[in-house]
Amino acid sequence: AADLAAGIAYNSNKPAEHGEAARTPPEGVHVAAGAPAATAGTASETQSSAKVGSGAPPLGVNPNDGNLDRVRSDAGGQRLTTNQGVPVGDNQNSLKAHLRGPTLMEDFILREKITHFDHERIPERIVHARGSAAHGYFEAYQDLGGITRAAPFAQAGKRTPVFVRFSTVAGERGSSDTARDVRGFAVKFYTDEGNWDLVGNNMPVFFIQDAMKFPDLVHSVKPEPHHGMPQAASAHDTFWDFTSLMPESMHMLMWTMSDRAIPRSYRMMQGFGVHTYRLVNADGASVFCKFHWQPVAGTHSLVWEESNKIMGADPDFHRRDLWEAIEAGAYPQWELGLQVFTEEEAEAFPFDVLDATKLVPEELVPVQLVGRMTLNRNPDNFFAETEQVAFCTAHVVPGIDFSNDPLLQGRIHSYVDTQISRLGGPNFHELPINAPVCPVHNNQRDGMHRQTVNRGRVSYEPNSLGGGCPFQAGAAGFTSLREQAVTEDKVRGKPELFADHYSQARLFWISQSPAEQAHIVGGFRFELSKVQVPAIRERMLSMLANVDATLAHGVASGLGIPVPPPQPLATALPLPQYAPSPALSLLARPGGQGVKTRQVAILIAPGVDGDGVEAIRAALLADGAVPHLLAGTLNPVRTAGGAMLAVEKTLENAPPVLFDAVAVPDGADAAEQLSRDALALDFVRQQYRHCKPLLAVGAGTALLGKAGIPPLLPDGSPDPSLIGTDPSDLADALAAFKTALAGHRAFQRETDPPLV
Ligand code: HDE
Repeated sequence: AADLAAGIAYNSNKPAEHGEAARTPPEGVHVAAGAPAATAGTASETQSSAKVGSGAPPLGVNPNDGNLDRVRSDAGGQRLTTNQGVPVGDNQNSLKAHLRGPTLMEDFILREKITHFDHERIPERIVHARGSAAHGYFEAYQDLGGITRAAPFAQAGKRTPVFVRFSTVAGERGSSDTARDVRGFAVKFYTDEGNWDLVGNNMPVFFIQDAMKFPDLVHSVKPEPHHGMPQAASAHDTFWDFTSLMPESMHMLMWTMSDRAIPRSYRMMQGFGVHTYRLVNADGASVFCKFHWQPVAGTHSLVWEESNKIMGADPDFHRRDLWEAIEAGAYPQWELGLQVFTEEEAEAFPFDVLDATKLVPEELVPVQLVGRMTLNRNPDNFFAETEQVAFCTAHVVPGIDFSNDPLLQGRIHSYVDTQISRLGGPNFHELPINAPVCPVHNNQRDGMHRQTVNRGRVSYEPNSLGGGCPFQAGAAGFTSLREQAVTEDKVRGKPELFADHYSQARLFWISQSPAEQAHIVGGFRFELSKVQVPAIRERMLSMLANVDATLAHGVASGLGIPVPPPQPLATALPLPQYAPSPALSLLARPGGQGVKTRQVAILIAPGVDGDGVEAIRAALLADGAVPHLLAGTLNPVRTAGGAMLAVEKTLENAPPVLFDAVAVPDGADAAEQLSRDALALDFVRQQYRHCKPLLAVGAGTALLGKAGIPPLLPDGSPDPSLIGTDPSDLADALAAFKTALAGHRAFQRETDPPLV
């Protein structure tokens, strides 16, 4: 009380809260935000990014560019205020009747702060709740005016800004990135003629054929409703109960049990529009089209045991990977491919192009590459951008149109509808991340959270008081394709070809390499072994029996039951016999980036050969790989030559599953110490078991011996990814190590069960 009377903060023993120190926090307490990438009114997200530079030919013309700058806020150098802009003097203490008295109702500052906090979560997405996103641009390779008038394809070299969100499907917002699951691949193109959302997945087919079944599918895969388990997993009874009663899901199950469901990185997976869409040109002529995104980094996956362990070690594994690659300037890129075919061609296919459980084999219709997407900027704010972005399949632009795929037709409704509850009303298009970069004018008005201040007295059309504006664009606007009317009964039903549930599941199976096939068997075995009800396992096996006998037997033998008779087919039509499609194997796309962005652990301990460490590090950095020095603790490590090496990560905080490869440098004392550390032994064992490249130099090879790593492959031949070397041959060994790293995994090592 005496302090107060004297005007001194009573808590004078806490200088950080009061007094001079609070007013001028020590350096490092706040970090000034960097300049925003774009300057309002001058250039777009794409055009002015220092990282992108400017392009020629001219970039897309977007008159309202700069929309994000309008709402960017940086607090550097600013004083604290309430939401009403009132400066806040004390952000530590609520207003009380006296020091030990009750808090006063009148404390509007406390109440505003807590009220905002109480409401700062929004409902998570029903599906695809967990995701990560980035900004970038799409650049067209050529003018596609002959087949589509869609703005992004209007001119070779034209750039259109994009925002892309990748996601898992089943897990909740806080779940783990590496669960076995489909990945969402949603692209928002901010085109000159409005936003186009291509809301796809990393697999080209889907579980079901009709939107009518979507709530059932999702209910079956989500945690079971009575006890809320399991999180982010399809390995439970309700999912397999449902799918084993829905043979149309068979093809998609082959994809989700394959390595496609455990990608190494968002940057290393394909994307697909899944449905057949239509492209429409300026004359109103239309062709069918399937969209493909092909990663420049190639397609690569994890192995199942590894992805399971990553869920504990780093649940943000894919989020971090995307973020770090962009921060490091290793911008992820995909080429956009189109499969274009006419209605007449589609009629001759042995499947129905309106059936989302079928793909169009690339041997039947080649994929034509039409442009490239580059992601070059991380969001400023996760909530404002990644969480609030609203993708809707209904968001198409002139030149893109829907097909009658009954799954797509349902989605056209679902996405807009879900945003209304998730984002709190019909004005979600005004959120900065969702706002088009071209002008928006119509007579839609009001509603919750409306921001636009529409001027004038006219909000209807036709009108004379507003000069007839905004006026209809006529032929320049979106016009739905005129489809020829078909006279048939109004029905609930499906075309007969939809009932072929197995031919393409078999096509997928016969197109995989032996290692991929083994992983599919392992995927089914794992999931079905988690199922408790025997009848469900048997029913699933009766479906697998229709796909391939080896597959069915492989899974059945792991479950300890015989293969039951195949499930009766749903159609009597003669079924197509597909030849293998090599494009369906992950191995078809190794990518052209070598070791770029691959994470490599270098295990060090006191007495390590410092020059050797430097040589390994330099060789990896030279080709864009990311070396990390790991030791038992963060204590700097003294090399044999007496230099000190800073340790970046520890064996404890960075387990082996987080790295693509490991190197053990020379140094007798170091090798001796590592050989006594179970974490180090485990490290190299897991690297071996997960088929990753290992490099051991000089005395470092002792660690591999101690860990029981076999020097040869199970068939007795040399293991090209297991590189032991004398220090004098380090240069050659590093070259071999990098070749192995670029090749990703040595699956020839795999045995079932694993040897190490
Ligand atoms: Fe979705 N889906 N979906 N979906 N979907 C949603 O929309 C839905 C389907 C896909 O990063 C929801 O905004 C129905 C296929 C992605 O924000 C919801 C049907 C494909 C994303 C919804 C499907 C997808 C979603 C949940 C069957 C691949 C995440 C929150 C008729 C082509 C987008 C939301 C993002 C999200 C409905 C099937 C992809 C509820 C009804 C097929 C990538 O509206």
